[in-house]
Amino acid sequence: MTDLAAPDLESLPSPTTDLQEGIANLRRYGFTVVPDVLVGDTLQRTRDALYAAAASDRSRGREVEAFALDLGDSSANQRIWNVLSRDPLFEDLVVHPVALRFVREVLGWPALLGNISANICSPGCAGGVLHADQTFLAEPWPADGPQGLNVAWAIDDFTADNGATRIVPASHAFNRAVGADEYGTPTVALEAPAGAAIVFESRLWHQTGANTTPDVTRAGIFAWYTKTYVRTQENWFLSLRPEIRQFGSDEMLTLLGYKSSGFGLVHGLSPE
Ligand SMILES: O=C(O)CCC(=O)C(=O)O
Repeated sequence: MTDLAAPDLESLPSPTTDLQEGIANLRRYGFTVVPDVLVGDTLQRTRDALYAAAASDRSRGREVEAFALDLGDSSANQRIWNVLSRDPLFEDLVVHPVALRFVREVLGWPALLGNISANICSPGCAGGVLHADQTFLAEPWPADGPQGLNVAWAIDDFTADNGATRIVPASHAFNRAVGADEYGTPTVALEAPAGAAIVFESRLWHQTGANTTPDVTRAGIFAWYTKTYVRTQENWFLSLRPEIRQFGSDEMLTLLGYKSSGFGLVHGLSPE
């Protein structure tokens, strides 16, 4: 991926269902929004499944694990880790053709699913720390493009008031992590209707927004894909529900590292 001339930040790209335009947006601005990918019953069932998983974690006292990463999550944020194993509906998100179109274009194929977690930002959530997602990579970062790609599924409407992810547009072009004195860099809210796929690459500076509403919750599911040389953040070999490995499609098994080329071989060959 080549960096282009500085974009006009007065005119950020509108949501588009034209995936070719979306890919151009990603290159220029570091993000794109695809509206209406999940609709109707599918959106409702996905939402119900996510909120059920969140309630289950809370009832079992497991939500404390939300603080495992230093992303500034507060008690009004709930992270739900490894949603993939929680309901087959989330398997559909991982291999959704819209998501994989961007993955193939930006990262190439094969690629890995680094993790898929949800972040529910409830009223009072203070927002997160500004960061880029490839901070595990030592600087200087490679010049030839991002190491990963986030496909964030808006399960509720993302608005400026309820904690929509905030970004520094085109900051992917800096090709470096946020400096210690740059956490206050001005950001814009990535507003998107429920059902949208918000796609942003791993160098883009972003953070969870603050939820200042009295009663509107914002849930998003963040599917994080990486190039194959990066270790997955979730340890799929330990945490995956076994049926997914048994019955997963070739695409799914490739994303989870059960089918492979180059890395993760068994006796020099991809495991079958
Ligand atoms: O919750 C959000 O809006 C952003 C989450 C985030 O920054 C991340 O998962 O890296």
